[in-house]
Amino acid sequence: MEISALTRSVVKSNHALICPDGHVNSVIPGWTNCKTNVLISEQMGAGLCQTLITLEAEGVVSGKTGASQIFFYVIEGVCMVNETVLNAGQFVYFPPGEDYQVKSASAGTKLLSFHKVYEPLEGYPTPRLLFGDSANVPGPAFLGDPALRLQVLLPEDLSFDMAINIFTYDPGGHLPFVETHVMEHGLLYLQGQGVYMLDHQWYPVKKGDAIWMAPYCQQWFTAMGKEPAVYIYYKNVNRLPAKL
Ligand code: UGY
Ligand code: MN
Repeated sequence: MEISALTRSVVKSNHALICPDGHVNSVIPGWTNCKTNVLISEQMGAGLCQTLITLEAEGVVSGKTGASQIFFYVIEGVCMVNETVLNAGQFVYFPPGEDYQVKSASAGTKLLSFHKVYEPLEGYPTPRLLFGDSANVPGPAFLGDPALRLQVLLPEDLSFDMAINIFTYDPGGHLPFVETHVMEHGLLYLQGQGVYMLDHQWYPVKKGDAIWMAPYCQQWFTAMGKEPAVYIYYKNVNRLPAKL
């Protein structure tokens, strides 16, 4: 029998690991016929919100982006944004100040969302609605190591203040150094497993796990097992993170 008092999940002041065994659903107005887990939020000290949504056949996720921008990624299943069909691996970006609506087209469709308050930049236009497909995004070697491949899903353009990337590690591949940086991350494992070091603590991680890394949370990862480890992650970019 499993011991229900055990979990790999942890929530600390500068990082969190949220595993599926701890998920508890939230009701979000406008998000109907679906289960929503708010995995990362400002309530834990984060500058982003990250959710996992499992839709029934009639599921609808709708609302107004307001001051935020929202990125939806289809993990499994099929959904529709207006007349556009989105399958697994495809995504849509809604800019601030827009109505959004994503409708399920198959029961069990899983969506990942990242939300960030948009910081305008003088001289640059606010980004527009954007659709994409991770299958069409190149994945060059990361810092010259062919065991690591990085796909950048949003345009690398100063209009954008967030990046959403997919990082693939072959088994044994690892970050080349311990990263210590001001940018924040929210991530979800899409495949595989490995060991993450967060603030000098070591965590076994696998598909379905979510991680929050606060600014300056030191980080390193190595992939283990028989298949590549893949995670999709958020990073705030292109703005001076100071109000001086
Ligand atoms: O973009 C990044 O900072 C990335 N290399 N960090 C990470 O995967 N933890
Ligand atoms: Mn990083």
